[in-house]
Amino acid sequence: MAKPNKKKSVESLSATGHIELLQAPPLAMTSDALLTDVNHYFSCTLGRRTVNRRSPFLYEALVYATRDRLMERWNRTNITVEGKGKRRAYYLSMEYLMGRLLRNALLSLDIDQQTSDALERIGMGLEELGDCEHDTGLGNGGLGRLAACFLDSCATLGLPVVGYGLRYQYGMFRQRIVDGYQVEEPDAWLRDGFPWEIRRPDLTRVIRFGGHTTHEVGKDGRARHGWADTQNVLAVPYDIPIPGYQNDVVNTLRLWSAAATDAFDLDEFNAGGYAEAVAAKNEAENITMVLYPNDATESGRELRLRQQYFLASASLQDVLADWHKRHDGNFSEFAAGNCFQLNDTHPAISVPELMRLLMDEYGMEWEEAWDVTSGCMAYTNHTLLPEALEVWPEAMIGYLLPRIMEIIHEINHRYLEQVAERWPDDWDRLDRMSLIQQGHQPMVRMAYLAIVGSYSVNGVAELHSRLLREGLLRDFAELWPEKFNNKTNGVTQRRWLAACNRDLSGLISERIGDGWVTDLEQLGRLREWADDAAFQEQWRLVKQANKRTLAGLIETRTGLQVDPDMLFDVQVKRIHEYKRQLLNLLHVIHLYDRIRRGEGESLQPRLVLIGGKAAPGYVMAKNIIKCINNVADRINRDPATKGILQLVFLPDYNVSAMEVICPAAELSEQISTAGKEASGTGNMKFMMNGALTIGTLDGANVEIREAVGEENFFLFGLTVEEIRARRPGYNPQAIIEADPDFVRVMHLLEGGHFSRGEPGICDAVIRAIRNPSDPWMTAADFRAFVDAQARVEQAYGDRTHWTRMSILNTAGSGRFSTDRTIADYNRDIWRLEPVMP
Ligand code: 26Q
Repeated sequence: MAKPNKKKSVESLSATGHIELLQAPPLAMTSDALLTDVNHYFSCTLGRRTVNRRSPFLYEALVYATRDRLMERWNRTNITVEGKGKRRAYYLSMEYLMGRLLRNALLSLDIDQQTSDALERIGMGLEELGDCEHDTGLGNGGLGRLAACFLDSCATLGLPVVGYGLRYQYGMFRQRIVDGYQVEEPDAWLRDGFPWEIRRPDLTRVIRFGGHTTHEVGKDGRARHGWADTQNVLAVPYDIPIPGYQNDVVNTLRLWSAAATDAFDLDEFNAGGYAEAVAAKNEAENITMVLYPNDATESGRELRLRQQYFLASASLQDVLADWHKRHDGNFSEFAAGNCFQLNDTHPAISVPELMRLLMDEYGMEWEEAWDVTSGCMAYTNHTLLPEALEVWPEAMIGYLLPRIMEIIHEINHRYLEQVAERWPDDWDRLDRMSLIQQGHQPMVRMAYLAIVGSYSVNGVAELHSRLLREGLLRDFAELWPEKFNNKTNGVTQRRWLAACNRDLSGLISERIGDGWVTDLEQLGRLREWADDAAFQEQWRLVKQANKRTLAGLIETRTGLQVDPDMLFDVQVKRIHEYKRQLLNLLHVIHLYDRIRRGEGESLQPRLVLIGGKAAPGYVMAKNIIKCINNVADRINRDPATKGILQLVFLPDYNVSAMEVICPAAELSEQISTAGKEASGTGNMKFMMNGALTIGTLDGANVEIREAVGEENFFLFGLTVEEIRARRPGYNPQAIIEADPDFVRVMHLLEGGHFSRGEPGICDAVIRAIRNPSDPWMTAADFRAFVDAQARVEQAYGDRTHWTRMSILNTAGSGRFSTDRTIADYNRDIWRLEPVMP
């Protein structure tokens, strides 16, 4: 549009059938061209005349102008990938926590400055316009955000990877705090439209549910399996462009949306119930209505199982149909050309579904189909909590997906023969390893199904992968040691440093150049500057400015004013007992107690910031939020704490909030019970932005500490082995009694000091601490935590020393880029060749 194509008709088709867009002159990337296009979309497409501050229409026009430029590169990337006919990978995930997309797109296209200039000419700021964008929150937490970081790194590395997911109408709920309680509000993120997506009705798939199976012998004597009298739902794809960083690659995130078929509920229709039949379309469209807001298993919900199958079937059909077209129906090379990475067990139903499609739709025999399936599936595990391992009632799969259940039984039968051959007469083991957990309600074990059907099984941090092999999945590691591997998580530095912390990025690039944006290990060169006084001063100034920005966010969201000169001590993550927000709270109460004892003068002024959402059905997690808010209310009102201690619960923690929080944090709380947090990724974002970690030897903390050096990490707490050894005979009462500080803290809690006229409000939470079978053993780590916090105080008192450690943390974070993670996945599992259009 900025430069109309006069040279050649764009309608002419090339030999491949593509419109000859390569001959069209590329859209200009100047501020002039951008302004012309924004203007065009604003007035011609959106029909607006007047511009005002924070205009959502101007934002939308800017997205269209940006998207045009992505489209050119997207088309070229796809032409290159198709032309090469090389191996591809597909990331199957029920969650993508994308956050906002505009800033990332502008940075990737390298038109950040031009866009700012263009907007300035009409008196608008890019920052405030950017605030019009709603977070795309199609995920719960770590697992969903990891998927988003992965897509960014795949595109930046030029790897042909497509993300497949669901287009939920409602994403992660919005959290409000009312009287200290969490209140959930629906997240209608699509209400004002979502200008980044492209609807692809031409690629609609049919997904079947219910009905019954059929078995016939064909004229050729071969058995034919079918699935009849099903209720069908349409899967309509919407594509979101995923740009690589300044490399002209644009990959695809394809999200499926459910729609009713025209034939939906024909019976009712014929019975004259027209309105009822149309209204019943809702049932089909419900499938992608809402993201389940649990980050642990939501057991047995039929709608969730429908969602999982819907994702698996639509995505597999999409890939198979494309392969069929490009390879004349020959599937012999399919496993050599394709790889599906399962993001936890949520899409594990893909294993029997691929078997079904290959056999029932494409005519393969079992053995051949199994070779293909088990040759192209790979499974990533994200949890060690046995209670979080997904299981589904055999009966539910049986009536919702009868053909799938048959196939699962057959997989189980054949695989257990293998087990029996290896361990004859070991009935115990057969029972333990069966895909079906026996009982009065037999259940399908999804993790086992994923392992049996995959050629690769990985954990997400060294410790986690070791514990999987030695504990949770030991039988399988014994049977197939070659399948098991580790892929330590990461985060994308483009979002989590370059974009969210512009000042620090600028400072870093001034000293070591900007190569770190695509090669994070280069941050190691900052070590040379760790003792440079001038650099340290600049480093502190940037952190100080970021703290002021965060103080602004806190004030907008809570009305509370915080002092940017305090130590910013931050714990943001989902609220979970194993993550031990309670341990953090006990320490805050201990500090408060010391202030009341008159020791306030000797303390480093500190702001403790806690944020995170509780699953709506997780009563204890909600109690913890209420308890934190009560303690905060009391502490913040007490004049004795003024200028020394503040506790704030930040409502509605999400991706955009983290983009303000991590640049401002000084102390990162990673205090889970050892052996419970698979990896953690917030820990990496904080480290990258120069926060120091106080943490247990859990998840990726272990590797973070190794990378930064033990002298730059505040370690505390029992190890996995010590936790295991201490569990029998664990006696929290005795631990509390033996520690006068702990006694005083419990006294304050139990004496109703924080009840605010709501007696017993924190009882459940307190009982958990005193419970000898407390799985998280909070009391056991109290003393070590308080002592480690005292070391933090000491270190913070020496600002030069602290700044040095801060710089060394950023300098040591090079390993924790998803560029490294994805390179590892690619080397060991996917084996893709990069494409550069
Ligand atoms: C399963 C079945 C039914 C309903 C919900 C679920 C469900 C949904 C989300 C189960 C688990 C999740 C999310 C898990 C998660 O976020 N795990 C985190 O993954 C991160 C990325 O690997 C790790 O860093 C964290 O340690 C891990 O807790």
